[in-house]
Amino acid sequence: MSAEAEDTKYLLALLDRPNEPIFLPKGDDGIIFGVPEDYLEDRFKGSEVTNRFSSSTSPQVALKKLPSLPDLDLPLKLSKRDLFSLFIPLHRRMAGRVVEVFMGMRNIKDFLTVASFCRENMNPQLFNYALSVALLHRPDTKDVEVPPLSDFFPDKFIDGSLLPRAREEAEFVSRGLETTPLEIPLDYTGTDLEPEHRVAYFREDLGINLHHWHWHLVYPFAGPTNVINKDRRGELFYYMHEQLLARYNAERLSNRLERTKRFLEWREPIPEGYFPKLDSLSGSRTWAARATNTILRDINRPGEQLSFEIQDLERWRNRLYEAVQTGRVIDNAGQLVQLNDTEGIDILGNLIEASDLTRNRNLYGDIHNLGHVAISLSHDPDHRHLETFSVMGDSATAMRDPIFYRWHAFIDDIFQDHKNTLSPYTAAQLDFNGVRVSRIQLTSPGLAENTFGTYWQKNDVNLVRGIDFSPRSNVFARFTHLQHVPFEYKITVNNSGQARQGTVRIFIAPEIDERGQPFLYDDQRKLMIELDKFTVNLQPNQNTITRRSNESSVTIPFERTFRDLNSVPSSQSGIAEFNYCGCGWPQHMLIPKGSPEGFRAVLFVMITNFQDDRVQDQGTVDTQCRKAISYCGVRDSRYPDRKAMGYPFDRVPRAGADTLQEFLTPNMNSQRVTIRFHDVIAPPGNVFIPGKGIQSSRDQQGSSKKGQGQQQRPKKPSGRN
Ligand code: CUO
Repeated sequence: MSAEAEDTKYLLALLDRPNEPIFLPKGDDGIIFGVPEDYLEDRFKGSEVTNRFSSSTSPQVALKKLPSLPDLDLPLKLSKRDLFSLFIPLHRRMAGRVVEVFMGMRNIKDFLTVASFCRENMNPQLFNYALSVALLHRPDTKDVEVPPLSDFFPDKFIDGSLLPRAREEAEFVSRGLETTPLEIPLDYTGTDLEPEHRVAYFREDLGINLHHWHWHLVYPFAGPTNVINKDRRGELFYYMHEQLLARYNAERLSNRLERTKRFLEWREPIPEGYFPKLDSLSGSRTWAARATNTILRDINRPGEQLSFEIQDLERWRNRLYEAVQTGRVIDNAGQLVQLNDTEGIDILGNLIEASDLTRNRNLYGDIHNLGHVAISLSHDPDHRHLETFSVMGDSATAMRDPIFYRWHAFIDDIFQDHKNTLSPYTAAQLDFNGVRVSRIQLTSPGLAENTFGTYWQKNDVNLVRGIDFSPRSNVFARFTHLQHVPFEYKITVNNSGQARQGTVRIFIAPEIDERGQPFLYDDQRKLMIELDKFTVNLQPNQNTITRRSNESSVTIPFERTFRDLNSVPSSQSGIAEFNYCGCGWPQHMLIPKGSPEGFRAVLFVMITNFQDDRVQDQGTVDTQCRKAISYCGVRDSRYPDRKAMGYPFDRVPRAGADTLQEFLTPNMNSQRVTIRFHDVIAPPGNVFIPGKGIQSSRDQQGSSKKGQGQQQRPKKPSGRN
């Protein structure tokens, strides 16, 4: 292994067991860091304790003191035991500073050295965030896999009552006993007395929360410009979150709940309470609950330099609505900037979020981020109880709370207001001359044609890297999550012209509203979930296009969410396959749950002219990381589709297109489908096939080459990983 590759491996090892001091063995190989004494916490300086852990077989990393350390005073002010929130401006500035320092180190060795200092002296969550962002963005480390946050902070993802048991289990395993996975019940945060609990399986899913955390790592809203300023990042902020809402609403309708209502009444009690039942491994305060009917208050917490009023949020809201209605914003220099139909949405995204790219923070404020803060501190707005923020304050946990979706429905409403001002697409703009989608068929094993099947699946996640201060043993948490039966689309297309290329766009949306009536197009378009997007070569005359569910451009493979850490490759080429592609919707959540009696939905396919969609100057496309391009973009590259995100559903319909059928042009088609939920639980290593029952996923792999649902089983426990 080259020296650089070694140093990269050591950088990753710094993420391991975040609360333990740096001199304890790190990573799967038990790496021992020999750091300059000045870099240690005061109580360890001059102490023999740091030498006690090395053995002749442990890899040793001797780091030399840098001539001088960069100025890290600001980030070092956050206590090691505090929770860290990117939504809090002070924390964001701290993180921005650390990212800047990490990005600025001239080589990996210096990066590793300064990172080791930060590892020892800084808040572990802040350190994890800044190191992950720097690893993703530095040219010399961008091929490194950034492991999911759940590896190191399982406490942000699993039932808190399991944490002491996980430590016990680690102790038992280290003494040679067999490990038993710790079951996380599906319903540990509430009961059906609370109707919102019906969709807890979605909100609390490990994969979707990791997706959201990873998305915000890839698209940070603060820090050095070269890290933030990515092609159409403001627009992607709008689109990715709009898709979260569309997906959540499909789950709600599947469970006989109304679509989520935007949160606008900021002076009224919030009916949705949430009790996360997450505890902290680091001893920082546990995640606060929000009781039913909590009211937002002005925030005044000098310790966090946080002071704003609900009135500030209201003022920014009014200015934003005024901006979208008049079609222009006022920038920092007092100039009017038109919100046109190409860049308007991007400008607005950066303004609303607000990222450092906002055109005018004074006038339009920081509405989205401080909304997260106001909600997350509603239980202790003036810090009188010394409580910290709740789940809405952290991108890794925010999606667990029902209010997340109501808040984002409000944010989305401003975007939609802007989109409503744009001219509808004409039939001529939508059409692809001479290309006709004549038939859409969906096949899935054991199911009638045009039927999706869903069910429950169990899977294990290894906690070895996160359960610190306990023996290094494999301890597994067992999740139950939604899963779907693999499926395939077959699309018949007639091309009356020459051979040419097209972009296939596939969406799904519920067919029936809360009252049992078919949706009007203008409502249904906002519920359209992107399932896939890909390029095809169309031959003259008839074409048959087939595409499997596990090829989707929105998802990352199943194994990336639920992988056995023992299987993470250590070679560079293996790592490349795993790398940055961690951003992406989890494959197991591709299809909404549906219902036992069959949930009615509509599958939509459109083919557009690839020549109009292709992006010039795409740069070197990293093929390894093209997995989930629709929601995550492509690294170091422009967003790979020139059309507006969400096209063709992002604008109001042309006159006369009141239903989806009326909206269709010949290059589009739709097919009624049913999503049938089966109340079965497939154990780890198994899949469910309707009509055949539960089967080993290994048998299934024979029939479909990359068969989803396959996953690694926990290996035999070993005393040391
Ligand atoms: Cu992703 Cu509000 O932006 O959580």
